[in-house]
Amino acid sequence: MALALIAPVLGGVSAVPAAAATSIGDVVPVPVSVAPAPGVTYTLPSTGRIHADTGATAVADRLAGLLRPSTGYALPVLAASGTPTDGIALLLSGADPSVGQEGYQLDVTAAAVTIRAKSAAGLFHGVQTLRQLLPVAVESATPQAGPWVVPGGRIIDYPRFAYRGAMLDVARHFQPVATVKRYIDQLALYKINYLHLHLTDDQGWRIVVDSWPRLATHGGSTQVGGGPGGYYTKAQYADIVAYAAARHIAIVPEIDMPGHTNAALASYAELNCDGVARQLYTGTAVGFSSLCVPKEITYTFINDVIRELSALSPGPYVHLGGDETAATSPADFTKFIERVQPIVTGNGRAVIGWHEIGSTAHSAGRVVQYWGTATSDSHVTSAVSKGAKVLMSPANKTYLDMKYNSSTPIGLSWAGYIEVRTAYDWNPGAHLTGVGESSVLGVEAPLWSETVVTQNHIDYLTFPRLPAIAEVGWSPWSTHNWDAFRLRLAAQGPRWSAMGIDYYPSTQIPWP
Ligand code: TNX
Repeated sequence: MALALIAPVLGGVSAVPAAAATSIGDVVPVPVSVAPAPGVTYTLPSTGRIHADTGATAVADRLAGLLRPSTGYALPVLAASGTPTDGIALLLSGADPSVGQEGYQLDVTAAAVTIRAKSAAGLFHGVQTLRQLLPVAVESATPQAGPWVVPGGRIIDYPRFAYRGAMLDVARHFQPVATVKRYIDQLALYKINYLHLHLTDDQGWRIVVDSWPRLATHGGSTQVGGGPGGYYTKAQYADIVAYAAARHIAIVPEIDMPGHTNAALASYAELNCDGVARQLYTGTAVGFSSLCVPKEITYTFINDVIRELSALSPGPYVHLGGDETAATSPADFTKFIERVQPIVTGNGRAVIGWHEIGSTAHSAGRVVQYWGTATSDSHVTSAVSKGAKVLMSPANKTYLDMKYNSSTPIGLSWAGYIEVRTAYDWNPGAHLTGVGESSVLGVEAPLWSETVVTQNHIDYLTFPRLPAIAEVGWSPWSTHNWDAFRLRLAAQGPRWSAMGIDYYPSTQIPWP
């Protein structure tokens, strides 16, 4: 029903089947430039082929892997020669120069679908757009009736910000590898390119460190509420990293310190200033734990952890936390951060930290992640003045663990209720006084897990807000328009249902 509504707004063609996208611009995030070809559609035939340039075959195989189960078609992947005139082509040349390293050009004619980009990442993002333009039944794992129709026209598209992220807190409640992979698949559909894993906190340490084995075996043995917790072996973590990389998503591992460290302090007595191991913790308080800043063994420990973690994490960043350090004196905090930052850069990674680290010395390539609820912040402006970039996660806009309203059964509310419109209606390039567009690296939507236990909980808090934040991070501000967004978002609902996503049916959105 909502699709019929969209047609006049976006200039779509009423002749396309009801289950298909109405117009080539009917996707989330909205593309930079859209030129519909009224009356033109492409229909994937059962004999359809996928033509791929060298360097594009991995993306082509993934596209074929998506399309084969639902269409039941063979869809062979072939080496492209020249400009193919049938089927779907993925080409690494000929894109409009404006697409840059991550963008793409999509052309849909009656004869062929052609995606051109300068990189496999660009082609991958173009494939996500194509995926949203196909009928929702394409997400099915079993053969469905077609026709597999795509609306005609041209898209030229590229991201506003280099970093479009989500964060999963696997420390408060542990999540198995399969759940993290499922999250990665959901993020990829909205052109998210970083997944920040909050791997350690007071309640749990979730990654094996060979030189300090009790971190995982003892520190990972429980969680909020006292359940069994869990941790990733190195092989499992590497599997997550590879799965994400295949979807053009980099993992950002976080070891939160010097606070939020009770699980480590419980695992090794020598990390405590008094030499006495702490008890494991299963509550939800914050700000009570600290690594021992004056002790040398603290830095031996951090060296070992960051070295082993960096060896598993090919992405550009390591997140060192730095938030809510009420149990560390301000002088110790500064000393600590300024000693740990060189450990991260010494392992070839740039530092990301929560914005509290902003007042300490700069570190090459440093990024501060803003999580406050104000419209200006002295730590952030201090960091920016020294050369840092800012990752925008204002808690009252992007925190996926906040309730939608007072009747949301899970979630917190300390940063306020966040309905879809609240998550959508803010401008990362103008949100903080003194922090302009050029200082902003991007946006990230964190999902803290004090109240998040199951996969359904993750789905319910993530959808539909994550796609709203993804659009804020990808699409140019000139396209920002709530009335248009809510219609495009509405059309995603059936797709989430087809994907088995248990989303929150916000009354702000005219779901079909
Ligand atoms: C604040 S935001 C925290 C987390 C909590 C979260 C709950 C931040 C850097 N720290 O420790 O889980 O609030 O919303």
